[in-house]
Amino acid sequence: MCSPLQRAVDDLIKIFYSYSGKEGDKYKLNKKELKNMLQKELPDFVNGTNDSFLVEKILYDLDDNKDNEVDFQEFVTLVTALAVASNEFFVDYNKEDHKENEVHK
Ligand SMILES: [Ca+2]
Ligand SMILES: [Ca+2]
Repeated sequence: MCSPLQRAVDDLIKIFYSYSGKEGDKYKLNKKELKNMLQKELPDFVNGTNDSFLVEKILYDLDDNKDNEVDFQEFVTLVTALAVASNEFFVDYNKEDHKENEVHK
């Protein structure tokens, strides 16, 4: 019951509910909760920009059912996008590494 992946999923759920439970609907992030979560959990993602509408844009993008809040399923969309982006970076990084090795041969 404690493989790293299971722990990661468990953490995702815990992180989501630790923010979603602060206001209003316990199972959804409103804009303020979303902003709070992004600032604490993904500071590089939100602090590198002066875009004051960023949280609104993220909320708009994630909010599939248009209730102005982010439920767990919608939150997972964000995590998936981040995971895919990180993976692309990782794959590209390894490719670069590979290219360099070829040059040096
Ligand atoms: Ca809430
Ligand atoms: Ca929603």
